[in-house]
Amino acid sequence: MSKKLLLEKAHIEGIRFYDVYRREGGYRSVEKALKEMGPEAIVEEVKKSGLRGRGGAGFPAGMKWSFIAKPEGVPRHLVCNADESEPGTFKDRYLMEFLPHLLIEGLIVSSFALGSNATYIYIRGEYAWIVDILEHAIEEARANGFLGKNILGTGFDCEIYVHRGAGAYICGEETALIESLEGKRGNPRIKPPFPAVQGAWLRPTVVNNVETLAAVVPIINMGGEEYAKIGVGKSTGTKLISACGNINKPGVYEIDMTISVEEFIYSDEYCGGIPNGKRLKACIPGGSSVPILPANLLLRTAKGETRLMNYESLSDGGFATGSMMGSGGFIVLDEDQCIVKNTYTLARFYRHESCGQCSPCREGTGWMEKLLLRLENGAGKLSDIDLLWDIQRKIEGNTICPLGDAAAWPVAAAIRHFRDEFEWHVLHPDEAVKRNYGLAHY
Ligand code: L3W
Ligand code: SF4
Repeated sequence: MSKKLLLEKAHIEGIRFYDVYRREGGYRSVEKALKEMGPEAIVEEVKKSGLRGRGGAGFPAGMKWSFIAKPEGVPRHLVCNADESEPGTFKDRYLMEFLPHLLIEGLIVSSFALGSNATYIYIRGEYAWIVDILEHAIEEARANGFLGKNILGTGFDCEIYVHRGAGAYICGEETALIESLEGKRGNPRIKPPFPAVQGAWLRPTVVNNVETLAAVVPIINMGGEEYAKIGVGKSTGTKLISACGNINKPGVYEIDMTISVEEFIYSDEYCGGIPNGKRLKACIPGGSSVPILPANLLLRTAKGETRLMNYESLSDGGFATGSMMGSGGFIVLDEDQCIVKNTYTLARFYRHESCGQCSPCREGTGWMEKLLLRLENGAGKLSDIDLLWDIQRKIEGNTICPLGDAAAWPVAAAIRHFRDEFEWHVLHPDEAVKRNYGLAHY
C-alpha cells in the first residue's frame, strides 16, 4: 500500500474545518517553519526533498524558488495555480474540497520562504463552491493567528486572496494566469523573463500548483531528506493521480511513485480493473496534453522493463515509446473506444482553448480538428493522415506557450501508434459512422 502524505486524513469527519484539522496536527509546519527555521532553511529543505512541480512540467520546486529575484524594495508574490482545467485532471479539486487547510498551511510556509506578504490562489471559475470552502478556511486561519499581521508573533505578515478565473483553459499557463490576475485578457507572455524574475505586476512571482504547495507541509514536518526517501530516482514523494475512463473505480489516489502501471490499473486498491472483462486498449497517463500509449507500451517500456507510475518510467526517454507523468490525469480506454474519435474530441478542445496569438496554434488546431472530424465521419482521404502529421509537426516547438505542443502531441501519438485505425476509417466509412453511433458534430 502506498504511503499517504497528503490524503491520509482526508476521510476524517470535519477535517475541512480548523478545529478538527488543528486537533489532527494541522499547522505544525507553520510553527516549525516560522519559529525554528528561516526562509533559506525552508528553501533548502524543499530542494533536498526533490519535490517536482505537480502541475504538469515537473520542474524542481526548490530550484524555482531559488530563482526568485530579490530587488531592493520590490514586493514578491506567491501564486497558487488552482486553475485545474486539463481534461482528465481533478486531483487539486479533491485536495481543496476536502483538505482546504492543508493548502492554506502550505501556502503560509511557502509565502514565508519566498517573502510574499500578498499571496493569491487563482482558481478556475467553475470551482465556485470551492471558493467558499477556501475563503472560510482562510477566515478560520486568520481568526487563529495564522494569517494577517505578525503571524505567531514572528513579525511576518501574510494575506491570501482567492481570485476566480472565468473558464479559459489557457489561464492555467502561468504567464496567462498572471495576465488574468492583473485584470487583462489571459494571453501567455513570451519567456524569458520567467515569472520568478518578472511576474505579477512585473514583480518577482513564483507560480506553483496546488498539490506542489500542499506537499510543502509534509516536507517541513518530516524533513526534505526523509521525503526524498519515498519514491524512486528523481520521482520523490507521493503523487496524486485522478483516474477515469474505462475503469471500475474512478477517483483520486495518492501513490508513491514505485508502483507499476499494471498494479495501478488492475489492483483493487486503485482502479480495480476494466469493467465487463474488456481488454485494455490504450491510456493517456498524464492529462489530455500528453501522448497516448497503446496497451503493449503501457505495461512494459520499449526495453521490456515494467513501466512504473513515475516521471522517468512514463516518459521512457522519448515520445516514440513513452509519454509523460504530466498533471496525473490518468484516462483509460478499453477495446471498444475509437482512437480517431478520442483524438478529434481532444483536438476540438485545444482549438477552442487556443488564445490565438500564434499562427501555428491558432490555424493549426482548427485544421487538425476539421481533418479529424472528416476522418471520424468517414469522409476522409488517406492523404489526410499525412496532412495531419505534417500540421502537428509544424505546431510543435513553434509557439509562445505549451498549448501548441499540447495540441500537437496527442495527434502525433495517435497516428504513430494507431495509424491502422485512421486508415480503417477511410477504407470503411459506413462502418466507421455506425461504430460511433452516428456523425460527430461541431
Ligand atoms: C526561472 C528558469 N524559472 C523554467 C519555471 C517556469 C515554470 C516551470 C516549468 O508547464 C506543462 C506541460 C504540460 N528560471 C526557468 C524557470 N522555469 N525555467 O519552471 O516551466 P515549463 O516551461 O517547463 O512548463 P510550464 O509552462 O510551467 C507546462 C502541462 O503543463 N499542461 C497542462 C497543464 C494543466 C494542468 C492542470 O489543469 N492542472 O496542470 C499543458 O501544457 O504537460 O508540460 O514555472 O517558470 N530558467
Ligand atoms: Fe496562444 Fe496557442 Fe500561442 Fe499558447 S500556443 S500563446 S495558446 S496561440
